[in-house]
Amino acid sequence: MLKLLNIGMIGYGFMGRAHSNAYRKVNNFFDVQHRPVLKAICGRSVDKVKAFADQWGYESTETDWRRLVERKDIDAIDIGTPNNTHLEIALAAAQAGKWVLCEKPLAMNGAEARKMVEAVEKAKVPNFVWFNYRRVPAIALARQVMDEDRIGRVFHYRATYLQDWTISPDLPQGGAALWRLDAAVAGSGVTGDLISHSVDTALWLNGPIQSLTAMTETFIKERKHQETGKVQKVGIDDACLFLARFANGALATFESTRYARGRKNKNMFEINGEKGSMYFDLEDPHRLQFFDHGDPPHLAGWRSIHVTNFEHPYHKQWWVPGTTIGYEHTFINALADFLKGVETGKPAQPDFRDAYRTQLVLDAILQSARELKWVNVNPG
Ligand code: SOE
Repeated sequence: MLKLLNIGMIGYGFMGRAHSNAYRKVNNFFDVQHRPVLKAICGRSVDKVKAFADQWGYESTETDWRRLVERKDIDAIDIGTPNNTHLEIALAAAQAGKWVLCEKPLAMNGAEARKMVEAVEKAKVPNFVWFNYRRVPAIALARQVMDEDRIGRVFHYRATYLQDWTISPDLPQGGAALWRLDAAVAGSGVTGDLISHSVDTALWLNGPIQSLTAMTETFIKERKHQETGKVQKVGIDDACLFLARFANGALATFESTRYARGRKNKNMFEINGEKGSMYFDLEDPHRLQFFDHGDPPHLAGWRSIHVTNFEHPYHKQWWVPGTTIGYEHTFINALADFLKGVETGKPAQPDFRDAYRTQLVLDAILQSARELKWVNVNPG
C-alpha cells in the first residue's frame, strides 16, 4: 500500500510546472512507497492559481502561503517561489512539521541558508533542494566514473553555463517572469541562478572548493522596473567568472553569463585527471565523453557514451536502451531519489545542508568580485 503524501506546492511558474509534473509521474516509473497527492497549489493571483489547479489537477488552491502551511491536510511544502521568499516559508513549514522541498538556489545568501538548515534539522523534517542536473543520467554516470576512480588525481575542472535571454536593454526587471533580474528578489544574477548549478555539480563530482577569485559584470546598468514603471539601477550580475582551487588540489575555471548570443542553456563541464578525462554538455544531454588513458595507445580516443542503457543511471526506469529522456525527467528522477532517501533513512542529496555549502561558495564569489581579491570559502 502506497503512503499518500499530500503536497502543498507554492508557485505556479516554470518550476511549479516542473515539480508538479514530477509529483504526477513518479509512481508511474519508480517503485517508491509514497504517492504524492496534488493537494493544494498556492500563488498570489486567484485567477492564475485556479487555472493552474485545473490544468494540473490540484484539489484546492490558496493565495496565502501561510494558510497553506497551517493546513493539517498538507504533509510537504514545496517552495517554487522567488528566492527572497524561501527563508520565511521554509522556517514556517519546518516549524509546522512539514517536509520541505525548495527550488534552487536555497536562499539569498549563506546566512539565510544556514537558518534554513537549522530549522529543518531542529524539526527533523525531510528536506531537499531541486538542483535537478545531478539527475541527468550522463551527469550521474560522471559521478559513477569518479567513484570508480577512473579519472584518478584530478588536475583540472572547467565549467561553463551560458544563456542569452537578457541581452536586450528593453527587457524590464522585476515582476512575474522577470524577478531573476531584480537583485532585491533574486539576491544575485547568474551567480545564484546559473553558476549555482555548476557549483552544485562540481562539489558533487570533485569535492569542496577551498578558495576562489571572481569577477562579475552588469552589462546593462539600468532597466525599467515592471512594478514601479521607473527606470532603476540593475543590481544583478549579468556574467560571473571565477578561478578556484579545490581541496583535492585541482584547479578550476567557471564561467557563467546570460550574454552568450546563441547559447540558450549550455551547461558544460570537463574534468582532466591523471587516468582520464570526462566532458559533458547539456546541449547534447545523453552523451558523456570519456577518455581513458588506460586504453592501448593505437586505440586511444574519446568515447562518446550514449547514456541510455539499462546499466546506466536511471534509464531502466524509463524506456528501452537507445531511447532518450529529457529535461522534465531530471525532476522526476530527483523526486524518486528524495522519496527513496526518506524511505531508507539515507537522505538524498542535496539536502538543505548540502545546498548550504553551495550557497557559501556563491557568497565567496560575490565577496571576491566586490573586493577584488582571493577569498577562502567557508566550509560550512
Ligand atoms: C533561468 O535562467 C533558468 O530557468 C534557471 O533558473 C534554471 O535553474 C535553469 O535550469 C534554466 O534556466
